Amino acid sequence: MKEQLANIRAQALEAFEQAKASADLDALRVKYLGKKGELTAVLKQMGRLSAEERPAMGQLANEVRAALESALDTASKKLEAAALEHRLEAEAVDVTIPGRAPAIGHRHPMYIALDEMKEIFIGMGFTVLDGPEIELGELNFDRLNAEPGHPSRDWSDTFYFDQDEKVMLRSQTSPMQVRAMDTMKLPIRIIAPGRVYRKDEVDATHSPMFHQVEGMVIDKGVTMADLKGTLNTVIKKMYGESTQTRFRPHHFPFTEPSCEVDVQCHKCGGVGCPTCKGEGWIELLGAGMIHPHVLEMAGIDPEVWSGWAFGFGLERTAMRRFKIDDLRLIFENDVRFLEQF
Ligand code: 2NM
Repeated sequence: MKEQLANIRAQALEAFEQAKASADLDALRVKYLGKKGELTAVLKQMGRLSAEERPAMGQLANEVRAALESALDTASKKLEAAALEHRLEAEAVDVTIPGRAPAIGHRHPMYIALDEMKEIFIGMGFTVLDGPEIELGELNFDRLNAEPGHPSRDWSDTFYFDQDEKVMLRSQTSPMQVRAMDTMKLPIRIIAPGRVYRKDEVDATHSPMFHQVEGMVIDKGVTMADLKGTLNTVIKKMYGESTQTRFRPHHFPFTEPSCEVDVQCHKCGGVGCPTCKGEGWIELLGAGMIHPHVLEMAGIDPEVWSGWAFGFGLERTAMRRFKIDDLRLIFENDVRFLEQF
């Protein structure tokens, strides 16, 4: 019996040592210490021993039980620690793995062109203004010398909010220039980029929403020569020093005299081609000396102050800058197109 107990002890300790999972340990606990376990089986034979033998054997059996329980406990703690170690290793964040690059967008070519233009004007001492797209008819038309009945005020051209034509989507950014005349200290050098709205059908050169960059200088002794010199400098900085320009007489209600400015066609170099409709020149902007009445309406004395103003179409400027031939590409936002710039 003594031998049996020694065997159980040796086998059990060995088995506990070898167990790979806590489920294995549970099974071993049942096998050796359970009600029908091996140790219990030996104890049941105690009855066969003599009264003298029994206490010593009982004590030995208790020692074996205590040893097994203690070994089980140790083995179970060892397995738990190993499992924890394993889990920590599996769940650890490896901060040295390079991150996944997020797909970020691409700067729109029109805004690349706008930023270039802003840099040029800022370098010449101009300030950039921003203003509302919902405007007063008064600022968009009356204050710019477009009297009631002027063709640009027609309902077929303008998005009005009310029957009285008091509130509208601005059709140009010039109302910003009027606000500047009303509020800023003279002299003034500003540009006003932004969205404008006109009732046009979408085609390769038209959209009911497009962008303008208007600008204005008011100072003492300002002439048409300043207008030409400044705009030529800006155009050459944008399109290259060798770019040729042409100033043609034109009419705007808010400027007198007025002109349109063309650049030589980038496709044919001035010979004439489909891009320039055989002209050799492409219209880029309108400009002129601010009408004395426009200055007067802003409380500025035209005998003391003079000024000039201009309006670029931003889409057209960007299209010429990046050789884009269809306006619709500017608004479609196809990434395959945008990524080319
Ligand atoms: C253009 C062309 C010519 C213009 C004039 C003014 C103001 F407020 F000073 F009178 N702002 N913008 C102007 C002049 C705009 O766009 C084609």
